[in-house]
Amino acid sequence: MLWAMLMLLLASYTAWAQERQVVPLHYELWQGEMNFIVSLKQTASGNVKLPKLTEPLFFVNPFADDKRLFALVKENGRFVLYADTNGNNDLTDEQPFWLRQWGRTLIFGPIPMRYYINGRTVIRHIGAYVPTLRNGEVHLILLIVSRWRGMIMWDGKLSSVVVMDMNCDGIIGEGDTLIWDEGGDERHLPTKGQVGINGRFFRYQVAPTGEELVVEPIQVRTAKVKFQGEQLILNVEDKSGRWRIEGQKGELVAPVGEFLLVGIEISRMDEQGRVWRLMANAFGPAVPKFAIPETGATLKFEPLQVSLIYYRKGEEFEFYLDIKTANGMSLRGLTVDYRMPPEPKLRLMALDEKIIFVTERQFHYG
Ligand SMILES: [Ca+2]
Ligand SMILES: [Ca+2]
Repeated sequence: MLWAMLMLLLASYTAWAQERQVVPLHYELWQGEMNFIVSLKQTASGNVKLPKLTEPLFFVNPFADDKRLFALVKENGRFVLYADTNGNNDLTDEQPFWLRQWGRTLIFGPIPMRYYINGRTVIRHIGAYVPTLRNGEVHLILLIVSRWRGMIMWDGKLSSVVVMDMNCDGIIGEGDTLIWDEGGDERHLPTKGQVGINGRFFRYQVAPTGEELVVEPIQVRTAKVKFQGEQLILNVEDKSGRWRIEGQKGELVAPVGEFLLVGIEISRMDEQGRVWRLMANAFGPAVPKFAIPETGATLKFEPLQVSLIYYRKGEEFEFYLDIKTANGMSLRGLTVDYRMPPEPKLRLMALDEKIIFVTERQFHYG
């Protein structure tokens, strides 16, 4: 009897242990197509040690352990970049960077930045480039040239996860992204949060060094959210943080509670079998409340409200279409079979007996 109980205890412990995952993430250089950017402001140099530079432009970016100075100079008509890679406010101990081919772009770098995180020094690479605006203003833009990769076990299958330091500050945290690729279907998540997929819930967090992802199953009290459509994704927030909750075929299992509804993504099939996908989100005071009581809730976001907005600029008018959901969220995207639907047209009519049609213009996505 005791033996059987012990076996049962061991079995349940094993099941739990199998579900909690500590996923090692490996750092690598990356020549990606998605170049997320951080634009730096020009600033004075302050108290730093400099080599002899002709008319340098200075830029500063906050980093994990402090801030880093960049100096841009023109030598023989070409830009050269100096970066304080070790953060000692000294550019005399640095090698200059010249533009070089990196994937499809010309960049400075990869620049090996050294950071002191959690009691040790790590090297994280960033890239940079210098666009010159029409008015002659020079900017310095930081680019992502590295990432972390690992494999997560979900539903008995391995899927790949990628972590990106979106704000190029050398540390993983607020503002960075975790991309979970489940058979080509990508989820873009914050690097810390809570997820519920078809009634299974877990909490996850990427370590500040980017080297580890911890996934832990959690028990939550749930209720059903009804919707009309094939798939629904809700991004909500409560005191415990952010949640991404996914449901299928008209039903989404959600945690019970009072939430702020930050984003929705809903797919619905029409009579011709085309899949329409609508994405909407809200910021600040515009974020609607969404309560999910034990008895369940229904997501109400229709009818959509379409407003025509115009601005007069001298003799010209600029027209915008603004589309909001019934609960006040802004439409951020609409696709039909994963493509953008045709751009709508605006027809202007004159209220005159003879001339009826005046002009027709096409809207452009932007
Ligand atoms: Ca230095
Ligand atoms: Ca970061």
